[in-house]
Amino acid sequence: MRQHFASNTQGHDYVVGDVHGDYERLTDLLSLIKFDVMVDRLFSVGDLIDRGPASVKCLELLNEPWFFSVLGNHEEMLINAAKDPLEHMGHWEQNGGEWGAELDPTALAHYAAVLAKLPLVITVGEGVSRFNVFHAEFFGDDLALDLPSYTGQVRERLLWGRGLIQNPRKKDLQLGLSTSFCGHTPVKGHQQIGSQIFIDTGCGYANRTGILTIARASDLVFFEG
Ligand SMILES: [Mn+2]
Repeated sequence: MRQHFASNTQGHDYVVGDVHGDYERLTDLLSLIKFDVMVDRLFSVGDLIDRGPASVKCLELLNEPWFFSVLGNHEEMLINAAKDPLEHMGHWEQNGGEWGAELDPTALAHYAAVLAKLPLVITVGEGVSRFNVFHAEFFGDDLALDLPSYTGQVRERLLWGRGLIQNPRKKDLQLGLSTSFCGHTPVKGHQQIGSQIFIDTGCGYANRTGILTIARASDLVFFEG
């Protein structure tokens, strides 16, 4: 459910918004910021796949020792489609999963098994330097986020919720929640509401008007490309 990391004392921690299959844009931006695979770490808010041209390459990032991701709703759609194609493949295809419908079932089952192990929440560091990563939204404080399991409703909100961005007054429900990076709802430029910083800037859409955002967690510097 949740994966915790100690602070990075050797290099920088970065968080990347929804990549949605645009592997090239990600690697270009990583070179631009001089990402150092030896000491830096990259955390993803999920939705690595769908829409863009290179979903499989994005999934393979999960093999890199410097790359970590939470589960996004698109990864959940892949898992569901692998489990029950008749019921779920159509929905996934409508949301950018056409590439997956063409995979052979063994490959799809393999990716589903890998993705099923992803946490819903990543927490990094302690105290004032702590930050959280999840896909969509969370209402509650750090203690609630650190619970060993979540109700179905909380899980649904972590993956699909848009309550905060639609009603910013709900930030009052986030007292005691550390800075939290999320994606899921495309925004024109990174946007903070309450404790959450939205960094899905529309990468992967076919018209390519969207861009990718990477945040440096320690000092909240944002890089776009
Ligand atoms: Mn997304």
